Amino acid sequence: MPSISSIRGRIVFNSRGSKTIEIDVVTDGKFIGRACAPSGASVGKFEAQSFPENKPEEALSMLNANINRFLGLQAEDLQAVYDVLRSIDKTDNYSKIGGSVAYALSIAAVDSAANSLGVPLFKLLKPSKPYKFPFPLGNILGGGAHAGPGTPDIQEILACPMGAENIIDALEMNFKLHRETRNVIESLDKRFTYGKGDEGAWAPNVNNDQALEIIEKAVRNCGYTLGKDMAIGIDFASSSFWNEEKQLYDYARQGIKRDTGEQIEFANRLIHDYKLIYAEDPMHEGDFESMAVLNKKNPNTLITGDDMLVTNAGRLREAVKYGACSGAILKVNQAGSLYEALDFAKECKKNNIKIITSHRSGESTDSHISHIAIATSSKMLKSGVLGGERIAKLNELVRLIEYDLIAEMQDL
Ligand code: 2PG
Ligand code: MG
Repeated sequence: MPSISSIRGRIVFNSRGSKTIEIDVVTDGKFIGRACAPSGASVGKFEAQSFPENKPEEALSMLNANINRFLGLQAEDLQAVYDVLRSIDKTDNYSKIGGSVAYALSIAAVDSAANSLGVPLFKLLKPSKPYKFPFPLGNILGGGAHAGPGTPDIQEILACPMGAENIIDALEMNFKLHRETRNVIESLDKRFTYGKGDEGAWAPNVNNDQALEIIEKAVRNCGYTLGKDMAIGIDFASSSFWNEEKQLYDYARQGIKRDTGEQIEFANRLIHDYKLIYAEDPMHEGDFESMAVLNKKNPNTLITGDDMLVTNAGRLREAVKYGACSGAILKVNQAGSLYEALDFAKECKKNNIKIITSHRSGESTDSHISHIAIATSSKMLKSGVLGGERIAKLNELVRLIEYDLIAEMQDL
């Protein structure tokens, strides 16, 4: 069994040019595993804190002060790594050592174990079949915290190529829709700059309604039937425009305010009009009751919690009590370590909640999440459409075709 012989951490930069933590774990003196922590722009109130005191340097010095405690552990033993992390940091949100260290260390350890054992990571995490490809959920047009003030309040409009027969078709359908969306935007705005947000989605100067009309038109122009060949989803990221004091959703860019009832109505209307397969955080992170209203009314749409659940098994159990969600975003760095994220995945399965493994808006070129999506039987992998750090995850799926262990797509 591969045993951890050395660890080295460093500060590198993510896709936004911000500092983050990368860690190398070496097993048996020669097998290297490496992982780099991503970071969010629309961050849930209850997710792990990336760095102590918001300083990557502090996270690195906490790691360096504790490296010896991880040496000799079995690299594939997620719980052993987690137990040591927790003996150093007992806070709820990793504010002492930093969620970035928990993320990078726990993933680099299994990465090195997989290298040492000569198996792909997904197989190490889930030793037996079935293995299926998740549908790529690609951000096509966006705004919110990922783009400038002239863009929609809604953070992401996403494509899910539900009619695709295999992963290559699925990827090509998303690329085609992304390209056609640019054409549609340009036909409406001759001065469109081709500007994109943090995840490679187009970031035009349009409001929420226009954005959805653009996508609908682009789907049609591609020759796809909406809700059949190509479905769309929305990440409202509504906590980012929820005004707690006024108890209103403030769509400031469009100049519209909605109270809770109006927000439910708005989300229901979009789900219906655009046959949404997926609706993420339509209500703010604390409003389990209203999510439950939407969930009950829309059995064919994945009513999904991201900021609401923050990859936390306890919050998921709370959501289940209300019947608040049918889908759950899994972001390892919200939980901190991979052990906790996989525990969350188990809880999802127990409660028949569909998993969507996801990137963050600030990413590296790592591709571990592609393996994690397969290992957790995620229905979808939310990882953008274009940009080097997004393509890295998608091309890893393409490489995994070579393991003829995985043939089919997930059922939606
Ligand atoms: C989200 C993510 C990823 P961020 O809200 O789902 O798209 O964004 O990483 O900024 O939280
Ligand atoms: Mg989200």
